[in-house]
Amino acid sequence: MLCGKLFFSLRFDHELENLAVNIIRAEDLPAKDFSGTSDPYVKIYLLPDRKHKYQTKVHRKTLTPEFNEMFSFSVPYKEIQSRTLQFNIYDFDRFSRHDLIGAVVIKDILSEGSLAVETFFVRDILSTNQEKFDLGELMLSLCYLPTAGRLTLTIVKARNLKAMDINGSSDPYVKISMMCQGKRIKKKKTSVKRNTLHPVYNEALVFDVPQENVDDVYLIIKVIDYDRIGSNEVMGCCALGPQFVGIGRDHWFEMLENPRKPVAQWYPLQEHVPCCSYESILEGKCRFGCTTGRSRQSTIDSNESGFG
Ligand SMILES: [Ca+2]
Ligand SMILES: [Ca+2]
Repeated sequence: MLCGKLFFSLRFDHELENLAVNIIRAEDLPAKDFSGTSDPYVKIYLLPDRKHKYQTKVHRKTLTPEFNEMFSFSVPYKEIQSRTLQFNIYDFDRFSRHDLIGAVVIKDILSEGSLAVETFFVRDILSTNQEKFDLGELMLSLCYLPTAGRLTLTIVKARNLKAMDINGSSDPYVKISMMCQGKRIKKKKTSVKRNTLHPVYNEALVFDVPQENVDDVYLIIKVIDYDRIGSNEVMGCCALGPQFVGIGRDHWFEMLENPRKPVAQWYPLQEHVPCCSYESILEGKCRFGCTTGRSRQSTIDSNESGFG
């Protein structure tokens, strides 16, 4: 399905081995918000490397954003033929996950010539619903012991993860944050599995959650690519707890209905941390002892810097 047009230019500097991408503007974008407009921004990838991506500014309440932003990718000439330039156009939302409006994919970057001079392109933006599964899936198992007040989360395995490194693979580990009303009260992580898109962990992580607090907490799970040099990058997220909708909520209640029994579930990974309804919970002192606040986790995915 067509979702507008994207105007951009490309220029390849053979001497500097540098691809300059100028995002100019978009037209005829669909309205994603109740106000009848959208808040578009564009992410740019030179696949299969998903790490060195760029993002334009968000343009509020417009279906004809003027971006005029320039980005550059360092890439040798002999490699550029095998790379794919991808533009993902999103609608920014402050209080929920960002909608992917559509994408423009350029597989044969040099099809319009050597790009030695700035070359202008207009391409149709195509809607894509592949995002749902294309970040891979993570299998999690939950088990709750009510009398001991102990919640065991087992990170079982993942499959079909995205390659983050230039060698076409990733080094995934899983970071788990136990949250209470928007504040992190505990974090744990698994080991790093090197050079794989199908890691197997089978690592059990134990959290103390007294029975009277089991409705207050939730878990944010991030699969992250470890890099020895540079920053670790989030590959995909999921969340579980009574505050969410969908799988993360169903799985949580299944755990509570089956005390002392492990319950496993596959989660499709999402690009952004799902929105939860904790803000609808009455403000006040969390019974779990964490302070409350209106601070909200950013829904724009952030680089995880450092490993430790
Ligand atoms: Ca919006
Ligand atoms: Ca890596």
